[in-house]
Amino acid sequence: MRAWMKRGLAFAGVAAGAAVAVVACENKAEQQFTKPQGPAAGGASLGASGSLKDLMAARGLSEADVEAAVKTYVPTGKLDEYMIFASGGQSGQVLVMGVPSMRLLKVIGVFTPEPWQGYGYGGESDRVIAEGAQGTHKITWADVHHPNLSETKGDYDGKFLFVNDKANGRVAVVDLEDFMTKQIVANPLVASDHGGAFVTPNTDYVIETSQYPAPLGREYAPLSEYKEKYRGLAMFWKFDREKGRIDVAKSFGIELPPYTQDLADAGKLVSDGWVFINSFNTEMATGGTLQGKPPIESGASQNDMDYLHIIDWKKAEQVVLAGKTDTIKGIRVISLKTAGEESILTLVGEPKSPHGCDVTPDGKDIVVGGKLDTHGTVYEFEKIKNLIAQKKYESRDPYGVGILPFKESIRGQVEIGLGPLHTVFDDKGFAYTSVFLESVVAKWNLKDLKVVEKLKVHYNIGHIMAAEGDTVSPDGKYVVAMNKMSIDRFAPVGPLYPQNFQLIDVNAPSMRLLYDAPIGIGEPHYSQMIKTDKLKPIKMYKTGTNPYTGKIDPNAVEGGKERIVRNGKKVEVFMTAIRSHFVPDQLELEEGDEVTMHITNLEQAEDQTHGFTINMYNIDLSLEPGKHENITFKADMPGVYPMYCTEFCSALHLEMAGYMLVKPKK
Ligand code: RUQ
Ligand code: CUA
Repeated sequence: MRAWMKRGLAFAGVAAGAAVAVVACENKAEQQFTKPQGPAAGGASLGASGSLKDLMAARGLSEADVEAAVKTYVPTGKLDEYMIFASGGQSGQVLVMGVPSMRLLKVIGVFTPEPWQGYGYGGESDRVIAEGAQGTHKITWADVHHPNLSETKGDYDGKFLFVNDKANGRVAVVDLEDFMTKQIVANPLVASDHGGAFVTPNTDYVIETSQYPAPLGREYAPLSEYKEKYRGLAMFWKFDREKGRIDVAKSFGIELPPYTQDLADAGKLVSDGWVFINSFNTEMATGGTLQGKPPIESGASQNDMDYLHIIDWKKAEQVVLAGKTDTIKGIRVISLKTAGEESILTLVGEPKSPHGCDVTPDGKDIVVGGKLDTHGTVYEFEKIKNLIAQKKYESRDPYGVGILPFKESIRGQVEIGLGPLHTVFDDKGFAYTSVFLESVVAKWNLKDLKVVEKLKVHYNIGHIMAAEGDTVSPDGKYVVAMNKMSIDRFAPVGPLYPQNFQLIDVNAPSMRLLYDAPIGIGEPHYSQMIKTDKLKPIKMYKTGTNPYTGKIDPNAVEGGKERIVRNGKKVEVFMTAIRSHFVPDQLELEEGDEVTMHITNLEQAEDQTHGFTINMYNIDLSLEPGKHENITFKADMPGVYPMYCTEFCSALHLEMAGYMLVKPKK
């Protein structure tokens, strides 16, 4: 047998010209690749199957392809340098991916039940999902838009992640200690949100601004009263870092005019204490296509200028502390009148139906994409601040809010191209803007506001993301184009195509496309990329821990103390799980029994997770090492139900089972 085969490296069919390479997963394969040895060595030889050139020819790869492959390949046993937290779009989840490999590492259950993590199937997590109810409706999906990592002094600190649900006006908190969703806050005031979940530089507040205006509190009002009764809202959710939860009682909102507020970003460094929100539909169009009126689409595109909203949140905080607020549905709200009078809210023109609002790493400028304009507008915070201090308003809007003179508020405009949206930054003074209609990433110089390069992406790029890109110290290195379309890019899977994340190398003088990663779960909007070593998740729980309290559960079960306690119709089961059995493993119940189960996984070995299901009862848990779960259900279906472990945990995993018997009523 040839040496390379013994080493576990097998390029199947290369000699025969087939375009498939199979590399056995052994570390030696990588050594062989990077450091050829023995008789087959010499130049870029790939072993006895032929030279790298032959392999390239067989697979139809260019030199650029091979370079991209080498730049993105992460061999077994090695870790990705960065991690992406990406919105899972309509799936309601968050995707965790590695960079540069673009491998999917986890799908975190956030707004939508997630069976593998036992999220929303009978255990403690049911309460988190239930918190997300709006009105009388339980909601089990979300339109996730913008995940934001917690920050300390403007840098990602790797502790928490916040995400918004545009459809249902909600914000969730994910704890990065165990990558689990710990809280969903349903905003009772708004009918949808979009400018969230952005954080202030020390994560004092999580910002959530509304999208489509509606009466605050969602009371009924006809569209004919749009200008009087419909409103926008900037919500400032107070984050309690100690508890790892949003403190609703300490949060407040600011009433906004019924312009359609869009993206938001918090100021940093020199602009710390301020928040910027772009908007469209300052025309306040409400559609009416059946009545012969223009659709919102064209009604909202009449004006050449919409308004950038500038919010002084430190001043707002003082006004709240002084008690100058109204309370709507239990939330303190600064009225539009007060916000305008106290210059908490100021407006300045922005061309035209813009999208994207991004503060530069030094906090000095705010970049707004034109969407229906070919420019990116760069506002200068210093100028804005001075104008507000001098009350140099050009005019006031119909709600009495001061409007700053446009020309005196900007540093300049960048001629970017057709449909500029979002902008991210690197460490070398460049900005990267997604250009939707042109399907390109435009790289431009923050100093002279000149485009230096454009890279084609496929296709319809929406958001864009850079390594540590929203911090005060971006890393450069990588940019990811988050494309809405993927025509010609992946094997066909029916008319609903995957979305496409394209990894771009921005380390060299010119941008290089490295990798296409299909996203087949929803339409991701935004994401953030953090250095992997900033994350310090736990490997297991202390035995008996309830992840939702972070403490040993009062009903945690010790080995040897398992029991079943019956009290009339109430049955309490104290159960343990360890390879490869449950104690107890027989539950004899009677129809109508009210059952509470307390289950502790006694394992203290890494990755020794057990699953637990009572099938037909829609109960499904994930019991990671040390974790404790409590479930409550009514034994209302008589019959025989195997309960079993759903993770292949040991050689005797199939034997990790038991029976729940529910005896029918006489
Ligand atoms: S938004 S690209 Cu929330 Cu731009 Cu989607
Ligand atoms: Cu425990 Cu399978």
